[in-house]
Amino acid sequence: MDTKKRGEMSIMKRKFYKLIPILVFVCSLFTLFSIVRISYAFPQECYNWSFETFYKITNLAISEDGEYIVVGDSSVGGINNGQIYLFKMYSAQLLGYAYITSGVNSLVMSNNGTYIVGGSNNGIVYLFSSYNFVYDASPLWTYNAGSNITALDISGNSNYIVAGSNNDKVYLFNIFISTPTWQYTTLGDINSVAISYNGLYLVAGSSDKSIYLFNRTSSTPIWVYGTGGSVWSVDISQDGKFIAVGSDDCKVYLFDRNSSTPLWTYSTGSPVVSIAISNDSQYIVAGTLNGNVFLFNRLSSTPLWFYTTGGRVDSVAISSDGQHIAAGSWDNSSYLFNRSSSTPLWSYNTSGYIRSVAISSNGQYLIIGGDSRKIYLFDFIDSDDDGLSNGYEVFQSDTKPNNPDTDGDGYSDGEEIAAGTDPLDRNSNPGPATTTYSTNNNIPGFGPLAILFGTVIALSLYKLLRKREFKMIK
Ligand SMILES: [Ca+2]
Ligand SMILES: [Ca+2]
Ligand SMILES: [Ca+2]
Ligand SMILES: [Ca+2]
Repeated sequence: MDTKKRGEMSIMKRKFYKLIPILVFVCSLFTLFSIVRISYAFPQECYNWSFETFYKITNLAISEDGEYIVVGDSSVGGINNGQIYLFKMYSAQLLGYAYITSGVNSLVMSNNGTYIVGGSNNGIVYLFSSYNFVYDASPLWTYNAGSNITALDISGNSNYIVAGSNNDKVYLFNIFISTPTWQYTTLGDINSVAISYNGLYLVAGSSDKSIYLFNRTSSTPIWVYGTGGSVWSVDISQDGKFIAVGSDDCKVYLFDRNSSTPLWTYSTGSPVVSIAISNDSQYIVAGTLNGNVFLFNRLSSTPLWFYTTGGRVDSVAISSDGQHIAAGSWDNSSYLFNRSSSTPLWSYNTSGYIRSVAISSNGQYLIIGGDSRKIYLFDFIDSDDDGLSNGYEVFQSDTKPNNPDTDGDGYSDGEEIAAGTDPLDRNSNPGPATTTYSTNNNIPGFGPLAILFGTVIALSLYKLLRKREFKMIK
């Protein structure tokens, strides 16, 4: 080898050595990113708890803080009977249930979980208090409307109830009085109703193709707007200022309460069967018969995104700030989205149509139910980043929600559940595996440590190489 070539080789070598610190640093960064990514991966079985009902689930609701959950079911066709079940979430406890003379067709709960209102297929409105909801609970009052109670809502301050029925009527109740304050007759079945937080404004959607807006002080509508088809779903913002509507004419409508002319409309290409507006009134989610979920910012009729499920999207829900969006589909799955992306954060498959989804105000808890006759509660906070939600650790695996490796055997709780080993037994673990913390996350501070370690190595190597270079030049 001649001197020139040897010189070239040593220059190449030096260049290579210089690359090493950079490579080490890049590897450290990659390790950190893999940790961050893992925190979104919830195994399918990670529901906090589930409960089997007698009949198919028709409706469910959750209190704002997620502490109370109410579920309604119905025998086939709703002709025989149904039940309303009340659960306390933190203790996974069934507080009681009430028999409903025919199936439950509509069901709501007050924001604070204090009151439950149910509507039956044979026309009865039931009001229950959560505080004395025991086995075979008795209602505070009932009202017989004589026809299927298809729609219900309760004001955020718990003072007013609005009901809609199949005999074309809208009813307003003061919560303490079992006879309606007033009623109004439209020209078709009432499909959906909603009432603002203070109960001052209420809206109803009818099969007569019209939307009706009321001030609660009068049974004469403030305005009526005709769409091109049955109005399937309505919602009103907490402050009563905005009204979102889904119609059989395939359109989503947004109204300012002060005008019967829509602020905007959007054609989805399929009947819009479910709709919800966030408490801060900034975001609107709509579900369609052909399986799409659309998210809108209130300020624009162009959807932020849409996602296609495999079946009718019968139920949608959105957290207070619009950050989290849930949808239940007749493809038997439920989906959770972040408002910034149409790719679901998560989905869960059951053995039947999803009829109802509800989300707690902060988006932490999601409850789903439908024809599988099972409710599932999910919790989306994973404090120790081990791949298992806090709720799953408390209710299912008995592991510690604030310790990623409860038994200290070097394998994370999530990793052990996935591998089928015991996360509470040091002697039970996935074995001398390829998947230890280095690939599967989970020691808090491990990422920063990896970076620190990488940086120290990188700096020492750099110094060493500088020294060598210096010597070589000498
Ligand atoms: Ca965890
Ligand atoms: Ca843990
Ligand atoms: Ca372990
Ligand atoms: Ca173990």
